[in-house]
Amino acid sequence: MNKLIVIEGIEGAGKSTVKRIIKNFLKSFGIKKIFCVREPGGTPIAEKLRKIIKNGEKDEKLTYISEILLIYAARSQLLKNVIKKKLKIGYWIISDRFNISSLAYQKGYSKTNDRIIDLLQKKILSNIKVGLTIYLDVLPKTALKRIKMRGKMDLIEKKSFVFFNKIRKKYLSLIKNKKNVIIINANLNIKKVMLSLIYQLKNWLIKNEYK
Ligand code: Z5A
Repeated sequence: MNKLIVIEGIEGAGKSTVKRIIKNFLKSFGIKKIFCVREPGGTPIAEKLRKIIKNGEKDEKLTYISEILLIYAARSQLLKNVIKKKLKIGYWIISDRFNISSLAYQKGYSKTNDRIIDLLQKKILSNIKVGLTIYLDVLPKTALKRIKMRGKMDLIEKKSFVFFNKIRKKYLSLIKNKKNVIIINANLNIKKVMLSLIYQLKNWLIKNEYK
């Protein structure tokens, strides 16, 4: 059974919150070896890259191509130095974002960049399969409200409602008719999100004959 669980969704969808819920649920299911990561990040180098990706530099704009390269560099560090090693020794990995984020955020803006993404994916993601993707579907206006309430916004979060809407639509088309995807209505309150998630996650584990 493929033990890599990925949580996806636009900013403010509740991914970090849900990561904790999944971890606790897996524990209650008798699973002891669980490791949580986030993307970009999860290793010392990848965390340094995360800072640049999220906040850039005061007087220098990160180019699109640099953004792509840094995201995949961080992913490469995390996969090789953490995820693959942990999976090998029987861990479940819960990842706050993964490659599908790049397809939603970075793909579709230029043919050349898309080709580069295809190449990087092929090289960096070989031999790795996501077991389950949990997509938290939230309306941009709800997500923006949550982000604003949280306080200081980073570069990507400062982008407009239109941007959030576009990314949400890309996510929905990426997951449409895909196997091993759970879609959660993340507009609901945390308790309802939790109940819906646990119900579907339990069914997925049973269906995949987890013992
Ligand atoms: N990025 C990219 O462009 N390409 C890539 O390939 C990858 C990433 C991997 C990562 O930043 C950024 O990198 C991201 C895309 C880009 N864009 N940005 N910005 P991040 O990790 O800081 O941001 P994020 O991944 O979008 O997470 P987030 O903004 O922290 O949101 P979240 O984790 O989905 O939500 P949360 O922290 O769990 O919840 C947000 C708030 O809402 C919080 O106060 C909660 O208590 C509250 N909340 C959560 N759920 C609920 C419900 N159901 N009801 C009410 N309130 C709720």
